[in-house]
Amino acid sequence: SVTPIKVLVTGAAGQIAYSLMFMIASGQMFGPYQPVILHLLDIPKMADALKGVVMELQDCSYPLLHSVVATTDVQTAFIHINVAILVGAFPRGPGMQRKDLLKVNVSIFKEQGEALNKYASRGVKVLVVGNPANTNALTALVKASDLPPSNFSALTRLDQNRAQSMISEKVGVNVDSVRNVIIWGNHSQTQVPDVNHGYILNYPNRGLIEPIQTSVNDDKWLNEQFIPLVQNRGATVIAARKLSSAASAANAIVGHVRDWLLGTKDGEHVSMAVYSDGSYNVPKGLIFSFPVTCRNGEWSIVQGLKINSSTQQKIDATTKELQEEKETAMSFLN
Ligand code: NAX
Repeated sequence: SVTPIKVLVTGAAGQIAYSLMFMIASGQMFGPYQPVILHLLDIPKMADALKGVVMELQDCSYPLLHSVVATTDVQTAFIHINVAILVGAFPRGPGMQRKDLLKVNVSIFKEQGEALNKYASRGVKVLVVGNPANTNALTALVKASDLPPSNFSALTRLDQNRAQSMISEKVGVNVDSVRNVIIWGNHSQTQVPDVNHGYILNYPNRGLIEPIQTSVNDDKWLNEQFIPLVQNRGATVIAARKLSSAASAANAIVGHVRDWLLGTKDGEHVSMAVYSDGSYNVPKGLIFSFPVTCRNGEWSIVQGLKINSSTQQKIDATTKELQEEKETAMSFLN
């Protein structure tokens, strides 16, 4: 029999987790033969709500769900985990300054970085979802000094999925035909959606592969509308739903972790915010969204893509924002 994989979800009584855990337990993340043990962490005031979620998980009778550890204790949550999905974070309240938000989240991700360092499996794969995701991931990474930086990532897959879905609508093809749209930089409104290396597969009557720009055939839309549509999609969902994206975030998390562990398809790359090694002149040591391919549980940044000047300007702006966030976060760590 296959050894169960231990998966931690923090923010387990929250909205995203309420979709995510059921996807994991049903086999969508690790495939139909891999049993899972779910470790669920939330804060003490959510302990009762968390119990309710555990009851619902039990009531699903998932054959792959080996067991559930639901807790408000950090050590119990982080012990021997193989995958950490860090969703819980402190939300920005009305009138709260960005800096104050960063400060509270630095304290959360400092504690969780230390817990990863002390208790998690040495090969643990960490995905940070809670915002500001890139900088929270960096905080955890810095505090987990015995773990390799390549074990850490932050989520920009939802932004990539949003972008690919918008392109598929515009062109009139199934979304599965839209490949290799890139999100560069921060998971914030400065993120850079980039279709210049993307293509459409099997576009009816147009051959096997066509660049997205050719299929869209509307540069004005691509330059002036598409980019802000993707950047503001999260806010647009909040305006409509009065709640932030949850099921689509869970779905993106599943795609991110599955591709990281099980590998990306030949000829295809996905966007993940990972520790910069200086590729594309992005300063080393930022958690920055790049196009990556994954094999044997390791990501590598796709090299050699030509960046045009308008994309480069936007990449410079998102880089600057991440450097400022990093400086602020690191000042709270010392
Ligand atoms: P909810 O407010 O519904 O749930 C968050 C949960 O985290 C709450 O139950 C809270 O008690 C818990 N929590 C807070 N501090 C904790 C701690 N120290 N340890 C464990 N649990 C803790 O938020 P939800 O809608 O689920 O969103 C969670 C986070 O994801 C937010 O920070 C949100 O901004 C972020 N998002 C990130 C996305 C991305 O693409 N990177 C997209 C979706 C989402 O907006």
